[in-house]
Amino acid sequence: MPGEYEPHEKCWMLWPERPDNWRLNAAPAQKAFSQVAQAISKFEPVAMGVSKHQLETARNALPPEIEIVHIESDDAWIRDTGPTFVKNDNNDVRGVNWDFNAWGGLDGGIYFPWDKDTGVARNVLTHEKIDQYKACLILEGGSIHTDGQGTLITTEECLLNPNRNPDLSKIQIENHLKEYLNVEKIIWLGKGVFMDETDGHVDNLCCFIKPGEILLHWTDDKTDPQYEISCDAFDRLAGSVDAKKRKLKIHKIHQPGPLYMTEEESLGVEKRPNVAPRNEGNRLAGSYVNFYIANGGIVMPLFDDPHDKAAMEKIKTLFPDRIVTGIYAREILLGGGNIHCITQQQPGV
Ligand code: KQY
Repeated sequence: MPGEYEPHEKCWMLWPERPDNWRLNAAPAQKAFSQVAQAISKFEPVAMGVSKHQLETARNALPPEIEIVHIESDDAWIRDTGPTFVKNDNNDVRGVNWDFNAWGGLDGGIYFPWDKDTGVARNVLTHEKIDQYKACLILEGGSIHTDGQGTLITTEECLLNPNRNPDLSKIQIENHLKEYLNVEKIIWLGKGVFMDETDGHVDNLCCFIKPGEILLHWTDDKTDPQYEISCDAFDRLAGSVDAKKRKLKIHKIHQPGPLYMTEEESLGVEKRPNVAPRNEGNRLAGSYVNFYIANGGIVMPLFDDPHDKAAMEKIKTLFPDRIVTGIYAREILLGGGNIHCITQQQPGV
């Protein structure tokens, strides 16, 4: 699995629509997704998977350079439901199609049913005429990051959660990751961002900015439960070497907020059975780490928060050769994730 900072052929997204997750019939989320797609399309082609009955709405909302592909899904998190692309030394690209259970199935998952989501990876790969490996492992793409040089980072909170693969041991899970992604070294972190409904996806907590260097979600507030989580992640990363036996350099980026869902935002979401409620006062798992690395660019979330300016400066310093674009992304955060979670890179040459 290449690092995200390696060249891409294109970026995949899915169009949001479910009114029991996205407020006001998903109109504000659709605007934010459209802004993300347009920002990424300045750097690489973007394909948007859209359900049949949203085709016209999406076409009207998106500029012509965004390719629209008919794909049915239960929600719009293609990082998790799309394929994980892998590439061999001859530059042949294939896709890993993981099993998916909506972040925990009937034991704490976010919605039921999720049958359309389970077809997303296959449909993307069929559209691209790319062969797939069907993996017998429940895994979401947001729960792993690789450096493209044999190292993978993940969290115990997610991958060892009994609501994912209760019959597999830690070693068996490691072996699946090694086999499908061709990694040699797995660095296990403890928990993800406080109150992250994905059971602690690593893509909200930290990421590789290049081989050997990590950017970590941080807070200086010792009274915030996030402090202990980030300190634990820091200690584990600092105590690890990667697959190439390098010590990792760790950069910190201060979290926004803490951010909470307002009454108005909550009231805009339809309440339905079998779907996790979006309640007023819920702490939102906002993180600047949840950005997308495009060819020559970074598209990062902003929250109209006092930490936005410093976060953007930090990302610009860490990626001096890329153009950094900030998108006001609270509407994406209200749905439970952010820009990295709604994108999936397809590697190129
Ligand atoms: O972290 C991600 N990769 C996805 C977030 C999904 C949230 C579902 N509501």
